[in-house]
Amino acid sequence: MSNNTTQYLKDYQAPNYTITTLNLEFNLDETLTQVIATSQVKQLVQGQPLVLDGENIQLVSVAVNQQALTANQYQCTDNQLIIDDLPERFELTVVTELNPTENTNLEGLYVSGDAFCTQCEAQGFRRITYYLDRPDVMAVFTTKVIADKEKYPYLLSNGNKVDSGELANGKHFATWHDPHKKPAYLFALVAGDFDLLEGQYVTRSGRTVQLEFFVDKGNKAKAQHALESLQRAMKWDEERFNLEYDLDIYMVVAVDFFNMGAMENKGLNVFNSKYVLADNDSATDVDYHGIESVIGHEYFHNWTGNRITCRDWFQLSLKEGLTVFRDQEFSSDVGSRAVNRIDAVKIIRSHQFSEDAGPMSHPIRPEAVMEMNNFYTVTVYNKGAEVIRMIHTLLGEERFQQGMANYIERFDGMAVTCDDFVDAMEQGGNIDLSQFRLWYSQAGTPTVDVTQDYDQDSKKLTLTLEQSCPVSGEEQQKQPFHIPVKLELLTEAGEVVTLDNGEQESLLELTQVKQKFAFDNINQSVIPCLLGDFSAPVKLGFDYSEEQLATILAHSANAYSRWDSAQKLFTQAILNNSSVAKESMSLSSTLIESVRTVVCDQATDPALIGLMIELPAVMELFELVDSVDVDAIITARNFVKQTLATTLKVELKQRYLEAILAIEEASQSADKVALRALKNSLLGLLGTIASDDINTLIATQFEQATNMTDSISALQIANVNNQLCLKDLSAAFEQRWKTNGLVMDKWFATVGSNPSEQVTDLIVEAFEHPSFSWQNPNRVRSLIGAFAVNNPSRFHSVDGSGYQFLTEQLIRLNEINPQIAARLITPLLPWEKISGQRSALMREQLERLAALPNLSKDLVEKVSLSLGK
Ligand code: 7MF
Ligand code: ZN
Repeated sequence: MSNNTTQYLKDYQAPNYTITTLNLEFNLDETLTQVIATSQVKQLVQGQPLVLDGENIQLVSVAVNQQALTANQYQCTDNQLIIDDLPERFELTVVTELNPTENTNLEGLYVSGDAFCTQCEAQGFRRITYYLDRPDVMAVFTTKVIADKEKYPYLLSNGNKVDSGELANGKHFATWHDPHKKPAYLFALVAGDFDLLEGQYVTRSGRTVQLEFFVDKGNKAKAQHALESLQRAMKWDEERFNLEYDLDIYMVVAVDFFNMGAMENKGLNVFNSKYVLADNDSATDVDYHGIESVIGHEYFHNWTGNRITCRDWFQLSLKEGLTVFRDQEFSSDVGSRAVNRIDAVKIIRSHQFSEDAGPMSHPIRPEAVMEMNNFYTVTVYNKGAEVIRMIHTLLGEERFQQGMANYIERFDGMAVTCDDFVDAMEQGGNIDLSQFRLWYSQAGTPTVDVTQDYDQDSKKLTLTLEQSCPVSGEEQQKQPFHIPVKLELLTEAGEVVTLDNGEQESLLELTQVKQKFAFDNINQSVIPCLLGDFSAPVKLGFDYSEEQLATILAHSANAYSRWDSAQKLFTQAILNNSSVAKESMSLSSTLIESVRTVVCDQATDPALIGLMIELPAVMELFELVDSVDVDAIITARNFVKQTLATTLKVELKQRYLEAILAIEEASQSADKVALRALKNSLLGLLGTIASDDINTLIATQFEQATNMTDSISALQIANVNNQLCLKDLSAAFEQRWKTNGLVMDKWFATVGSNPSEQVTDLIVEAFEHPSFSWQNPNRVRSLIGAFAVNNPSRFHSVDGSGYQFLTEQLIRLNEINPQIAARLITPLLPWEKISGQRSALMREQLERLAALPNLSKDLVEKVSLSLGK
């Protein structure tokens, strides 16, 4: 995928050459690193030149079978090295030079703090040497790393260390050999000085695996939770998926400068330090959970991604959708399944639905890509995981695991496609998935509209399901999807109806555009509780009355459905109020009484209650209307939140005080985590009230907090409601944590999401904070990302100043780190959906970006898709 041109899935061609072994030698230097790459190359197709990828590197020399080539024997362009007239098999030696310090986009080899590290997925290896940088070329790597011994005592790469020793001039070296062949994107190198936390894992077959966590000096104790998470993940994958680790050592390095969460490099994961380091004072319960899930995710890639990898980058969901599904299942098996499911659904309904409705809409297996980094999306990852989950729902656990076993057996050691995966599931799971495959090729969010008809005399219930999916661009009409719809029936009194299959739940398989499902022996009119567990990533259209939703909320056997009905009640209330004048807004007593019952419910998991009293995010609400009236939706949402809080103040406050008493200590045990989640949700509602007692309640929680969850929650709640205590709390927090970048990220996020008119001034002030750095993606995402995503009222300022402000920061980031710039531009892209003058103001800023002479291809792709050119 070369510069500013679009690549298509349909044009895929197998490589003309392959590389079987690669010997690398790195002479590390902060500003001038030399790389000697010696490959054994094999011709696969005759009469074709060898075309190697390369970017931002200096070519020093090329040799074939140790014979140096002269300048007329090869062609070196901006991003390719082309060599003609080559034998069938030969040794290729390429020497390159690069500058790791100037490499601020954090791809390839770069300097993070005082260490060297690499990031090669998707196409970073070409910033290290000229190579066949594509995942269907797999080689056995041996890597020699040479560096100053004092500054870089640890020299790491993939696989096992096979040699090390001293060299002249205070240097030393280490040589690593990875016995598993792999694509270049899984290569990693790290050199630096670290604290090392060690552990072990004894595999099911009795091998002892060495576990090593490399963290910044002084942070060893903070890696303990990550180590334990890794041990849990290794055990879980043996038990649930029958998959065992395949090397004698597993290393994890935590670095501060990293574009994403983490990276699954074979035997040497590199992690954003945010997903390794935690202690009670500095990390929230959500942080602890995030570490466990990201550690799991990267570990699970060892089989789904590394042993079996992708043929080409259009197949990214092959490894990512499947691995997200696996990490979600891990979290659900070791924690609360309902809470994890709800968290996953929130991401789909807010971020994925909006991506799929906007200019970046693409199927989970994209067909056209300009910059691959732009396709590490919620669609590929999270909708991809939903697609795997639907296969799981259709097959059941046992047949799903048979399909998985078949997949591993057939494709181990290979670079394969999403179709290969579905083939394996069809064969192993004994099912026809031909129509189901449309989920891989068709973009967009289907809507399933449902109507019901009950015939008292014949005791027959008929549900009619009809699917549709918006057509995007010049696309043909969409073909109907294969949609699994979980169904539960409740009587009007709230009893769960036992169905003809003897169960309380059944699975409807919608395969046609319109389809009827009949149920016999239904003795009374019932409430259909549809799409249980969010059994498909679709929008449901069923005209529920408030009473029906209240019944589901109170009585469904399914925790997800109870939560979802609360969400539907809130959503109806917000959307209804969004079309009336402020003075005429109102809340129904059905809604208020439902929430009152939830708040006082002592039987349900407190974490679920916490989730049930949280209103849908603004972004999720935007997705439910065709043309977004920003002010109307935000005003109505605030009205609903505030009215609930005011009406139920006594109950909310009482439950809040009860929760405090029940917690006592700051431990990470599941019941305390759940109580803290509930407590902070309660405070979140109460915080909308502007009164002395609430202001004091928030300030008191902050002052008496024994853990980060409680102190940052208090600060956030003070912040979004502009409570009187905000200034003091914010200053105290900053004073306590100003030198801890990871904790300051939480503070920067409060600055970015402050809803006051002066927010952009506050952000500009924060740019000067000693902890802020334009080079550090975590800092930038916290401060600017919070403004763009979590501050809708100011980002969408009616004068366009929010759009203009974001654009100015994007222009700056375009030069430093285009990948981060391209992630932050997201809220500016769907200008067509925003109503009123805002639409044109957004477009104006996109045009401004489009006119920049040096716009990175990351931004070029998104801006041009958005502008439709
Ligand atoms: C959990 O997928 C879920 C998703 C690519 C980088 C990590 O392992 C990864 C890498 C991006 C976006 C999200 C995630 C990752 C990346 C991620 C991490 C943990 N292969 Br980009
Ligand atoms: Zn991944």
